[in-house]
Amino acid sequence: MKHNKSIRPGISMVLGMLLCVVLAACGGGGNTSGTNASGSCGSPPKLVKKDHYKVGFSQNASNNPWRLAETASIKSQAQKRGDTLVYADAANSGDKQVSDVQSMIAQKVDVILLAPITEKALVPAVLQARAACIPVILIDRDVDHTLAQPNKDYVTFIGSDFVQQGKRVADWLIQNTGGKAKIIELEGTTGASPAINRKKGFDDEIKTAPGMVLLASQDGDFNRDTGRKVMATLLQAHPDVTAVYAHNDEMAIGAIAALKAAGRHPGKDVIVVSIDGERDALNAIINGEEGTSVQSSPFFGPVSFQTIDQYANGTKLPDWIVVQDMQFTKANAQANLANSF
Ligand code: GYE
Repeated sequence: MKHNKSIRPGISMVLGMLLCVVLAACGGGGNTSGTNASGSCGSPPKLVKKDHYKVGFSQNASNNPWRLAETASIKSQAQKRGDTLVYADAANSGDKQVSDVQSMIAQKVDVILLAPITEKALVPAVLQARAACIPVILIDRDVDHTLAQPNKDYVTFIGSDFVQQGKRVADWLIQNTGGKAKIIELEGTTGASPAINRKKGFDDEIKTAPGMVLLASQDGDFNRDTGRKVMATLLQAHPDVTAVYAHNDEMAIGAIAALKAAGRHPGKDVIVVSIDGERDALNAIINGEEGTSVQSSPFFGPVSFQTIDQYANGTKLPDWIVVQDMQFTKANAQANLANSF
């Protein structure tokens, strides 16, 4: 199953590119002096210190507990500080997310927190914000650095080390299968930075153990029901599967349902492993149907607003602010259930 909707350059992306040409301030190397079309505001644009900010938050979807937990974290932090939040949900569409950011630019927000759906789709919007002198902080997913760069086109990326997450899952699986498994991989949304890098981290690591065989790897769109359907299909082609690696917990829960529907026994004849640490996955670990979930924290509120303050204060920020993640197994899932989402 292919999900190209988020990477196909849609109308708003084309319009965005045209706008870039008109403003003559977008694109790598096009603006090395720090002077944007609308004045000298730095590269990336500076953030003038204020008591309260008008903050744009562009969320890419709201169709799973992880996204809802992230949105709640940002909203509650904005409220605590008395900042105004301009919120938009792109409903899983790259085109809509580009126009959401354009609308935030038109509303003259002070700064934009952006969770870009894929690495490429939001690049025109990032460059337009820069041209309009509005700093962008990427949260939870990164963009393609050959097209837009931290500390230049946008301020920084705040997020997990996705390669490391994939590697940690692979290491657990190698240890808990004695280095022998036939694996089905359910990938996140094609072109999204966590999908690209969670695949890389896992696939590279299992290559170190010759008994770990990857039977198939397919896009499940980070979605529970898509994961279930893709798993049901792949199971027919690969009945010899002994392990499932899903790039997020939602797809793992979907895969567990597909395995059970086909008369298999997840946790016994097929080991399921994934990433995120959501409540349903922790419960699946507790009841033995899932092996491990490496955390990918969705609680971006505190770190995002702290980063806004640091940037306004003139602190030099790294290109990447790495979020530190735990790992859940039978040993600690129960103890962490209350803090899960
Ligand atoms: O793992 C997944 C979500 O971008 C880190 O996207 C995030 C991922 C998260 O839809 O559940």
